[in-house]
Formats: sequence, structure tokens, C-alpha cells
Amino acid sequence: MINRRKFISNSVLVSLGALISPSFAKAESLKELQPIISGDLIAKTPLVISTWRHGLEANEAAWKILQNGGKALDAVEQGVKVTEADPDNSSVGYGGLPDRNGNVTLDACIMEPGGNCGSVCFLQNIKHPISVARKVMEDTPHVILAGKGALRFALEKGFKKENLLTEKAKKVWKKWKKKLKYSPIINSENHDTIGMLAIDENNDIAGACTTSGAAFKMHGRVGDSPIIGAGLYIDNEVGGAVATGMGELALKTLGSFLIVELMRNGKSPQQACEEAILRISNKLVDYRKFQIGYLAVDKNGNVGSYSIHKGFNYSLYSDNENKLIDSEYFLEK
Ligand code: SD4
Repeated sequence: MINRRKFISNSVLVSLGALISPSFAKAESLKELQPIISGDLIAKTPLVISTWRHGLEANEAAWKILQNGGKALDAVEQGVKVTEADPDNSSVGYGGLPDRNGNVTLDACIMEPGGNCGSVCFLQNIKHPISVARKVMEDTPHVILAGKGALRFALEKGFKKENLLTEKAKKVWKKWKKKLKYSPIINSENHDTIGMLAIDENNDIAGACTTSGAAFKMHGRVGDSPIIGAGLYIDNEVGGAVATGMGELALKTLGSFLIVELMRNGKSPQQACEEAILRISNKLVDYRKFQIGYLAVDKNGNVGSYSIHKGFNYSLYSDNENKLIDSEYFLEK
């Protein structure tokens, strides 16, 4: 069933220019923080937003940079590195679940206010693909490096080769191998990519996205996360967007680029995220089987998010407060 009531009420709220600014109780720890539900938010800049609950910790690192007048680009890189290094996150960097052959393969991209971007995909054995993506952006004439070439480039730049398959992830993979059934589970271990957008003191916007991709994917599969316009897009005149979830859907509709273009044409971030999910539902027949969550911000600090299914949330750090927010969604069931 389509969640029409929420869909309509969201759009109306935005079109009336309504502002929801709930007050949030401070939780003792990030793990205890309770989400609030919101379609539309206006946040004070500087700000950082990122996908899922693990974004809370990543936001802390990004906020340290932003509150000291640092650049959005540095904030997003340092922010998502926290998640990449976390062995308990099964969808990003170290500790990520492997492909069906037992290889942890990573995708990441980064984009800066000047319109430059860098990306790595199908990269193995490097803990911080986001930093390699930044080097691709800054030190090469290219945008994307893949596989062995990306690894060689990373090693040349001084990154260390490491085993990223933890014992915990190996166990999960071995269990999966007994059934050998590829059926990504909505909001579960397949959908924890971190996508982050930050606006700094100069009102410049940057974004980063990093993932180990869909668990038990085919060897060589690349998702939306390293593809500029699918997993991430930034336009410093307009705003930015990131995607999480089953990357094939974001790739087929180029969701992040679409959202930024919709904002350029006057939609609020919330309206733009809703329309990008509608595009998926109108074009892709089997979309109900999968989750996609979009998160967007415009240059004025308006934040929007929307997902196909219930369960997507995001973290917002602004005005010295880090909040967890449940996204509105399209399908009731
Ligand atoms: C992908 N979008 O590779 C990523 C998956 C994801 O947490 O969001 N994983 O399709």
C-alpha cells in the first residue's frame, strides 16, 4: 500500500513553507538517541547530515572540523572515515560483508564545491577508500579509478594494504554460502552505506559516500555509491543529495543528480527526494522488493529525506546538536 497520506502531507507542508523545528532531548550517549520523525527541516548552517544511525558518530568528527571554521570537504572526508574504520559496520570499509567469493570490495566517491570529484570502485584491501577517492580527485586527471588500478594508485600514494574481512564478517558469509541465495534484506545489513553532506561557514557544500556495497554481490559488481550523480551529487549553487540502499535503483534513475536538478528548478529538498522515489516507483516494476533512501540539503539548510520503505533514518548535526531523524517513506507495507 502506498503511503499517500504522508506523501501528500509532506508536499503540502513544504509548499506552504512550513517549518518544523522540534526540540530534541539530549541523550546520554549516541547509541541511546531516539529518532524523531520529520519530513521537512530547516537547519542552521554550518551543518552536516549523513545516512543512518552510524551517521551520528561520523557527524561528530565532521562537526569538529566545521565548528572550527574548517572546510566542508575536510569535514565529509574525516566524518565518513569514522564509519570506514568501524569493524561493527557491516556495509562500509573494514568489517564490511564480502561478495559471494569472500572478497571485501569497496566503492567510494567525494565531491567538492568547485564541481571536482573523485571516485574509486571495486577497490580491495584499503581501509579508507574515501581518502583514495580524494587523491583521485586532487592528484589525477581522472574521476574514477577501478579495481587493480585503484589499488596500485593507493599504494603509490602511501596507503597500506590490509585485510578488511573480519572474523565476524567471515562467519556471516560462511553461513550465507550454505544457502547461496542472493536476496538483499530491506534495511538490514545490505543498507548501511554512509553518505554525508556538509555545509561549512563559507556556505560551501561538499559530499562523500562510501560502502562495501551489497553483501554477497557478484564479484566485480559496482553499485551507485562511487558513481557521481547516482550515489552522490553536489552543486554548490543549489545543494547536494546522497543515496543509500539497493544501488541498482539509484543507478537506473540517477537519483542524486535528479534530486539536485529538481532543487535547481524550485523543489524543496523534501519534494525533490519524494519525486526521486516516485520516479523509481513509476519506472521500475520490482521496486517494492528493495529499499532506497535519499537525503538532500539545499544551500539554505533545508533538509529533506524520503525512502521507499519505512526504516530509513539520518543524522543531522547543526547548531551544536546531533540528532537522529526518521525519514518519511512511500510504501506503508
Ligand atoms: C550499493 N548503495 O552498493 C550501496 C548499498 C548500500 O549499505 O547502501 N549499502 O548498492
